[in-house]
Amino acid sequence: MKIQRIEAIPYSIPYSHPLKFASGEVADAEHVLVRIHCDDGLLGEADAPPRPYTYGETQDSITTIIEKVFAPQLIGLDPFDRGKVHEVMGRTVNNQVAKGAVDISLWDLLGKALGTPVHKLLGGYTDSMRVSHMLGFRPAQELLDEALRFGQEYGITTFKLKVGRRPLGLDIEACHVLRNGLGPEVELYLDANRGWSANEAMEVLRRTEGLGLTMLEEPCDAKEAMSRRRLVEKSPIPIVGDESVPTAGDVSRELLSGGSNAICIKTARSGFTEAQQILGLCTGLGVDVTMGNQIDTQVGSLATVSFGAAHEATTRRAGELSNFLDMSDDLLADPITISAGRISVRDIPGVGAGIDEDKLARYRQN
Ligand code: MUC
Ligand code: MG
Repeated sequence: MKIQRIEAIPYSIPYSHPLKFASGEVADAEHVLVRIHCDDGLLGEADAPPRPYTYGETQDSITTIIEKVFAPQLIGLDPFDRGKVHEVMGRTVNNQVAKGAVDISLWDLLGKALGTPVHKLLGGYTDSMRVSHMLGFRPAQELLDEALRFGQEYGITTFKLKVGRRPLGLDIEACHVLRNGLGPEVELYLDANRGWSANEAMEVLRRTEGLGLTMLEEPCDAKEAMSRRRLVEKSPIPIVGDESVPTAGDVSRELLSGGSNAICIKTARSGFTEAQQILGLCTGLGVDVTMGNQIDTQVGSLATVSFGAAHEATTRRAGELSNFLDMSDDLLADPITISAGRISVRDIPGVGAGIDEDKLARYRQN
């Protein structure tokens, strides 16, 4: 079996509810669908969501690096030889999201070639994940209304609130309103996307004491090493590394330097192969992990579920899997359903993300 052709197809789907957060805003899913074709007719697919404000990649950079740099080096290789593929892609630094999509496409191919769902190849721990929904910047009452609606319609009982605004009172008020309106049983945690300084984050933790917040993600830039370490030492709740830890090497650095004491795993930027390395590192060290969302489509969310449900440690917490609900449409032929707050894996060969070709034709940009 040999890789014959690699496509990187840019497409754009508008959001019905754009998501705003401290480092950026998403109003349209301007993503890239990666397709790896093999000589025996099999096709591996994955979604690449560019996040320039997080990793520096754009839709153009992803299509270019895949079609102009990776494809010529990977064509002719056996998709089972993932070690070789990663050695080849590793000669180009950075470009994590492009590499992640190539990796997930390869796993999709392996699953199809073996007639096995990828969640089984990865570990097969369980068949569904609890869902956490991400709430963007909005007035406090609107956030509460949205969370109550997601609770009622989908049974979601875990929410990640985007914070990192100034004045700090805006986010502090939102935390109080959400806790009062949602009651004590709903899990609430925060993600500041580097919007604050470490000292501002300390102040927010003081002023939200007693609200039962469970985690704080990327409160400040991890490069502010001294103050970040002080925050991690003093915080009563885990400080989660997200955009500071796209690779296993970054995870080692942040954990060893005390910049984080929990890690967010995102398959969109780590693929399944490096995500497994990150997970092994974290479980070996006794560090909590969360399954994060890179503002993923249903195609991307299915990849996260496949990985998250495959391992015990990634199912302990709810995974961020539902932001596709804010999109006006998607590419998946058989849409994801959320019931009783959970999303199930698909028991079909590969990752299970069958594409609706009519929709792809409608939204593709070339
Ligand atoms: C998150 O967890 O930070 C926002 C930017 C990005 O890259 O991912 C999202 C969500
Ligand atoms: Mg984050």
